[in-house]
Amino acid sequence: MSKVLILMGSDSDWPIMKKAGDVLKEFGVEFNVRVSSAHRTPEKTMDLVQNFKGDCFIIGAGAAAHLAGVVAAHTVKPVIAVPINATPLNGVDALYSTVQMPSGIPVASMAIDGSKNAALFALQIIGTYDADIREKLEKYKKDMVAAVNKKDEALQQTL
Ligand code: RP5
Repeated sequence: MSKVLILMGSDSDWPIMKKAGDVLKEFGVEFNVRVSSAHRTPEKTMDLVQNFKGDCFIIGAGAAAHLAGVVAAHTVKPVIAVPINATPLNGVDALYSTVQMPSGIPVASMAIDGSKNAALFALQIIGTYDADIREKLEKYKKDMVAAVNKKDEALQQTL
């Protein structure tokens, strides 16, 4: 069963949102990817949200990005948002639209184009009940420490 629904306002968001899918694949977590817009296809969006049986949503949207907020309005499952850099405002428009949610309807906003972190956050949610995912996340962090140390050592050799 799909544990995560990656939902995007447009297929133009996919080059960024694909990175979230890649991380979920790496961890062996099933997910679906759909395109539906808060503004262009509001009924379809509501339908997708209400029929999703998994754990959490990852929402990518640019411009006046209301998709994550609209999804959050129709569910009590965690909503993780990725504001997309899609306009001449370089994603600040989407960030502000996403991050300033009114009290009562929380959305966990990542950085602009921060789709990889969105996937890791979703995995942390799944890891609260799935020991296998939790162990994989612990290994992921250890590998990151090793990679940073390796880069530091390599830099020292050049000085
Ligand atoms: C938003 O408008 C989408 O999430 C996308 O980031 C942006 C532009 O969409 P397109 O005009 O490329 O379809 O709703």
